[in-house]
Amino acid sequence: MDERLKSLQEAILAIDEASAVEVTELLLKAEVPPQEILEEGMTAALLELGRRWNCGEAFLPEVVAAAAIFEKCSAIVEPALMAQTEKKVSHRYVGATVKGDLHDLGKNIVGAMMKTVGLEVHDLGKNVPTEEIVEAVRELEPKIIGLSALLTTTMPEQEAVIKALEEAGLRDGVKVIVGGAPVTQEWADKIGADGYAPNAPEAVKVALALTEAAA
Ligand code: B12
Repeated sequence: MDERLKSLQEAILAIDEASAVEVTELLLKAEVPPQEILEEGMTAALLELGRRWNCGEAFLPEVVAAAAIFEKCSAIVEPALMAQTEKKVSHRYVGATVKGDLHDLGKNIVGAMMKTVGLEVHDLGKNVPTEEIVEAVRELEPKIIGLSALLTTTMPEQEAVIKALEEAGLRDGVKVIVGGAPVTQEWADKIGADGYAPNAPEAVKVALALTEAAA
């Protein structure tokens, strides 16, 4: 692993915003791909923090602070990501974090990467009630929607959205992909989602495959 990506991880874990911002800018200047900065630098740091939190080595205020630094760094990386846009498709994508769930960093990254392949992204935000997602599908008629859930207690909301789309007669017209740290391919299959991906670059690949198949 690139030593500079490692120092970005370390800066986020040390809640050192100034260093994190500085290293992110240096990495971009050195033409390290923005996807690598996001996944191997920033996301890896949050995963490690989650591990530490789990075993009592880190506490909620640190996680809150690290998430804020993550957002700052994302804002720096996003323009570089956008600069890579290779307009492949022009379908509409609706993204949301399901009801009861306030984790939105992953959803935001997935949305940003969907834009890089030309998808028109509509972000409904976090803690989004099922009815609101169904209404958005009715109004915006997206080809594909992405549902994020980071808590085992909110994963069932992904299934609730799929059921609600079926009941509203909208399921056939839209592909549903799911993601978030506790979500697996097995879960996606179980709830009848069309796709799953463990990270943002893979999410883009799945979305492209599904929208091409539907075109
Ligand atoms: C940061 C964080 C927070 C921040 C969130 C800030 C924010 N704006 O999002 C804050 C501090 C607010 C928070 C709160 C809580 N959290 Co929290 N949090 C985390 C942490 C450390 C990192 C999550 C993260 O942002 N990762 C970085 C992003 C980029 O990764 P990601 O979200 O996984 O997304 C990637 C993939 O999953 C995928 N993906 C994501 N979405 C989608 C969607 C689609 C369609 C696709 C295809 C792919 C995809 O692509 C993304 C990019 O690669 C995790 C640890 C972990 N292991 O995940 C705990 C974690 C998720 N939280 C946890 C808990 C318990 C909580 C709280 C209940 C704590 C509390 N007591 O208050 C609250 C819940 C609040 C709520 N109602 O939602 C637990 C969940 C345990 C469980 N079994 O459910 C975890 C696992 C930590 C732990 N203890 O182990 N949290």
